[in-house]
Amino acid sequence: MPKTIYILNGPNLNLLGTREPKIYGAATLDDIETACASKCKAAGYDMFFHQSNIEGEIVDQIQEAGREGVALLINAAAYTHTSVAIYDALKTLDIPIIEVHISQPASRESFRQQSFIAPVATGSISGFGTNSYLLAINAAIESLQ
Ligand code: CA2
Repeated sequence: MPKTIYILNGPNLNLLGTREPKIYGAATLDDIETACASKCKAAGYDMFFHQSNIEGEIVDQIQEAGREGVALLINAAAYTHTSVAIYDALKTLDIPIIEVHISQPASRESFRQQSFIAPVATGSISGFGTNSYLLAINAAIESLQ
């Protein structure tokens, strides 16, 4: 039986590594995927990694994570601060949910102070650059043990 950790990424994260390096660093999303894949593999987990700019597609993948996954990491990007649809979808899951951010939204603009993910997440990891993803994989695995 495969144990799959879902890692979902929201709008504009496909642009990582191409602009705004002072906020988001130099790594591309492919770099992050590669690092996450090797960490999951070393710990004995399969990984499903995806990015979408489309809110409904992310909702579909959250529902799939609920059916097929053992844990979910989500960087919902700007939808973090706007999406009741993603909140509702996450609320139906009974697996660990880790909210991930590369930057620290709490220290940024006022519109980033509200998260629709945090109230339904097991925990949140923000502000550690792309290392936030690797820390979140650790957190997810520890939640499963
Ligand atoms: O820090 C994070 O991981 C964020 O989720 C990133 C989102 C932002 O809306 C959240 O408040 C915090 C933005 C992702 C956009 O990524 C870009 C990457 C390169 C260039 C432009 C945008």
